Amino acid sequence: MKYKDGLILKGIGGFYTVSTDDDCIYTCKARGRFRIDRVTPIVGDRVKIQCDDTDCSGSILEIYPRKSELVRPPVANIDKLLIVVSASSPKPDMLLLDKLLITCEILGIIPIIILNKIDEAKTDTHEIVLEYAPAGYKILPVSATNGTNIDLLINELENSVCCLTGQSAVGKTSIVNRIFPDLNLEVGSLSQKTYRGKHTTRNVELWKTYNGGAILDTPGFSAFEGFNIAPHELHKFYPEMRESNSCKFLDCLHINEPDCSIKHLIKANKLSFGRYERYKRLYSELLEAYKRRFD
Ligand SMILES: Nc1nc2c(ncn2[C@@H]2O[C@H](COP(=O)(O)OP(=O)(O)O)[C@@H](O)[C@H]2O)c(=O)[nH]1
Ligand SMILES: [Mg+2]
Ligand SMILES: [Zn+2]
Repeated sequence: MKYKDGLILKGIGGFYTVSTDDDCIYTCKARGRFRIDRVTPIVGDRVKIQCDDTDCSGSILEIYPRKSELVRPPVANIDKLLIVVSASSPKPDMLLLDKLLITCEILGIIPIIILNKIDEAKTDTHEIVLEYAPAGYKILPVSATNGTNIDLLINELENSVCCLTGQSAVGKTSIVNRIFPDLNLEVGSLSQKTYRGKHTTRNVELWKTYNGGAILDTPGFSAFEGFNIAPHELHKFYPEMRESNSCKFLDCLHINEPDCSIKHLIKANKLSFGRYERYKRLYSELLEAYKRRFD
């Protein structure tokens, strides 16, 4: 019996696949204690295991403290969220993108916007760039189909646990297949998905890269529920608004207060008009929920 540290790559029916730091794979069961403590090991957990090399089995003895935790699907310790949008179809859902970026701000996860299908882009400066570059977000144009910039994407994975997310059919699974050519995961056809409105990716599984990183493909955007913040806090999660300190009121929410500096930011192209409109929409949605919170 040996003791090793490792990373949970997947968990099915109480069996966890653990990749140890010396690159061995063990099929582990969780030790009974976890159930008493109401802790369940999840994909992305760093764990200590006791393992047996004769049959590559083991048991999880300890879960190391989590840096972050996502609920649906359950994944721990994500360093970077790779939010995939399409440069052609489907049309980007920017409200979803805003929500995902806010989720990253809350959880301390680094977001990267992956603009896939760049091989089909009609313009050089896609609206995604116009909307999100002013906020300072990193945008990486790629093509899973012809391999453009996939090397840069792989560089991003170095020593980090990354999670792909985004609308259905933007090419998340195709990107994983590009990074790991032997994997051959099932890629859906656009029409088939639009028709069914479903995601073909159902398993949550981390794939280790040769540069010390790991990546997983999530079943889609229902992944990020629990978008639960007070309306007056919302503006704090917009990096480009944090810089606006010349409003008349110190606690300006940038909604319709007098002498609000937001218009100047928009005029100076430091905040996109569309993103601001969506901010106001999210603000009123949150305000409605906030008013009803004791109902
Ligand atoms: N033109 C083009 N099509 C792509 C690209 N990446 C994926 N697709 C296509 O988009 C569709 C959906 O891809 P898939 O990887 O299943 O998307 P997912 O739902 O986000 O995992 C498939 O028909 C892919 O062939 C790309 O870079 N360029
Ligand atoms: Mg997929
Ligand atoms: Zn203001």
